[in-house]
Amino acid sequence: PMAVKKELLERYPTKVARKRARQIIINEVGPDCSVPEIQSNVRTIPGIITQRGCTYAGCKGVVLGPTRDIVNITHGPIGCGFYSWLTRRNQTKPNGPTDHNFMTYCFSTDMQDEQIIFGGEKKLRQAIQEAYDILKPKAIAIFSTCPVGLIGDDVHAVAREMKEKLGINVFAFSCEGYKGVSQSAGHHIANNGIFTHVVGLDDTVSEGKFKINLLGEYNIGGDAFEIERLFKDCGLTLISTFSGNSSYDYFTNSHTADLNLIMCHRSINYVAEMMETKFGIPWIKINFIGASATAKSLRKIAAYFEDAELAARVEEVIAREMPAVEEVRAEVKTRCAGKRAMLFVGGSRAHHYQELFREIGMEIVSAGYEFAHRDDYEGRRVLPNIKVDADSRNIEELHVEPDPNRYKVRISPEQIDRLEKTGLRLKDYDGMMAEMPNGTLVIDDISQFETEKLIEIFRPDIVCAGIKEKYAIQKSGTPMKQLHSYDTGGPYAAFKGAINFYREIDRMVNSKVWKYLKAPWQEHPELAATYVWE
Ligand code: CFM
Ligand code: HCA
Repeated sequence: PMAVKKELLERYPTKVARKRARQIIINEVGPDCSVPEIQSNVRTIPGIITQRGCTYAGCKGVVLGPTRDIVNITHGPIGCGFYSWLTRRNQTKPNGPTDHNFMTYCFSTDMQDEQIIFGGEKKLRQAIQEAYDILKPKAIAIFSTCPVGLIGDDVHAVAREMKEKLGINVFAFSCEGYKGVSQSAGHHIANNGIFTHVVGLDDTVSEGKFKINLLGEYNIGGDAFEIERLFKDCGLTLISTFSGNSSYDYFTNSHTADLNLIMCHRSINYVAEMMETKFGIPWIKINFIGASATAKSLRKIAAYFEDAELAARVEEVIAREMPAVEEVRAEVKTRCAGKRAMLFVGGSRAHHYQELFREIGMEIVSAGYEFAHRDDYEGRRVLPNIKVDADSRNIEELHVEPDPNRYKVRISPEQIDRLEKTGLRLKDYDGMMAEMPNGTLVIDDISQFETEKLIEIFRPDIVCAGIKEKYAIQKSGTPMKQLHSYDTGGPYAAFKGAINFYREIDRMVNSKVWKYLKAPWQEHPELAATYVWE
């Protein structure tokens, strides 16, 4: 691995190489599960082709985008709204034919030169009024793109004014694309906004003995539908998901749940922490990607509620689902064992999908996140040591206090002790590196150049990344799976999802069609042209 790292850095100027060296780490897990430090959540070096997106994408596209009945208006030029419109394949299913579903619409103020010069507040006000007149939604959210911050439109003042005027909830996000170093800042801004303006508005207590929220699951390719089915079969009552297959009403009521389950730690840990402080809801990290991870997570939930009937039902569901998984897994493993994958995705999937690959005997030669923080790599134990730089300080940290009337203790200190003895730690996450073999390369914010170099060196059987990387990887003859949108596939979550994934990966790594394709200039060399200087 040392030689590979050297080769990746060799081509960079000294200063760049020095910085990248801190983000390209050879994994080494100590006996106490300690791992090396990795630099992350810092600015990408200008000139480097990054996988990252912007703060607006993290706020509007990722966290709020999957909710079906809030009219999400992008205040800005049309491209930002258009590109964040369903490209993520977040699905939704309204409860009835009269329920709102605005997911098929794309709302934007379509900012023009005139607004850039004279201000865009008037056009924003008009857009909100127009959306209200046509659709009569329960809530309207406004998302700021880069020019909004640059010209100084006060989106929050407009939101307050229109909330008053229309009598529905209107709230705004200062999630300008440049606000942070990546999508990650947008997650934080979205978490703050939804917690401030939506969570806790409806105190209705619903039926159900075991009330949970699912945080950081966005129903890409129908994942949430699979998980919801399991919850139902186990007898768990899902109050709200943030935000896959969700509705505004679920958010307003989510503080009545008794446990928060965190799927994607990176994008939503802030809401979990704030809900714990204000309402007393504990959280646990779970993972529904992979069959054994799903079983483990269901057992964790049952353990938390300390209820024999629930535990029995969970075991029944696992016993019912597992045989089908095992059958496909065993068959696929005969063809996939020993094959090698690389994963460079977002802020949680590069970790979650490793187990799914290992279930069919595949090896991860290298992995990394686009925009995760050190705790997602090294575990939450490093939280106190993370330096808060100017870019993170730029994102507001809300000051939250226990709600004088609605804070409720869910779990006694004795019970916490009991759970810890069985290995169930509340509000904890060990991160990705602790589960990766020693000697594997962990790379933060990988560049296009490094990706191509790694493919050349490792010749992996499959690479998982996003749309910008897809075609360059396929041109190298390597199968490529998008772990963001799942290409056209999914669901991959829970038991049925695992079966889908095994089959898909089997198909891809054992039929390397890309290797047999030739580019036009390779097939017809006479087409190749050389530019001749005059
Ligand atoms: Fe969380 Fe996500 Fe991800 Fe993410 Fe994303 Fe996504 Fe992702 Mo794309 S919230 S961090 S900002 S799991 S959109 S559903 S696939 S990069 S790994
Ligand atoms: C985003 C969304 C994205 C992009 C995926 C990709 C997604 O970060 O803005 O690059 O292919 O999952 O849709 O992560």
